Amino acid sequence: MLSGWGYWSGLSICDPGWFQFEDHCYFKSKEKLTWSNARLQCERGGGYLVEIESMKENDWIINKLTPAQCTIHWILCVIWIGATDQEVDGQFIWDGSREKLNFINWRSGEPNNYQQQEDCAVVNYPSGEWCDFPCSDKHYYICEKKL
Ligand SMILES: [Ca+2]
Ligand SMILES: [Ca+2]
Repeated sequence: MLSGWGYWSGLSICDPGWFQFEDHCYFKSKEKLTWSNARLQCERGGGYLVEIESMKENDWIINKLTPAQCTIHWILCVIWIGATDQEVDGQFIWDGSREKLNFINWRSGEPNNYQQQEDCAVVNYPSGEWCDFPCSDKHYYICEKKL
């Protein structure tokens, strides 16, 4: 009997509402929150704010996780990701793993820490480029967790 079920043993799927890319699951929010509250919501779901580690992952996120509201106005296409330099200004890390960014996709001229008030990163649809924004702004966000 066990062998019959063995077929399923290596198979895992993402929780409802989460989307799979390679060995991770992703969730796109339906609400806009500050960066810190977005992080908290991701943690409550067992994950972290998305950490984008390759152009492949960046492309997948842009192609598959566009917020529905994004067609209405560009500001609704600005989505929190897990990069922040709140601890050491100018040194962005991924919040969940505490790793330095080994892949970056900053928009030209970013991160610019505009008015010394931008310590949290967003990805912009549909370009896929990143910018730093004030952490207290409210935006949609993407959570990630290991499958
Ligand atoms: Ca990732
Ligand atoms: Ca900026």
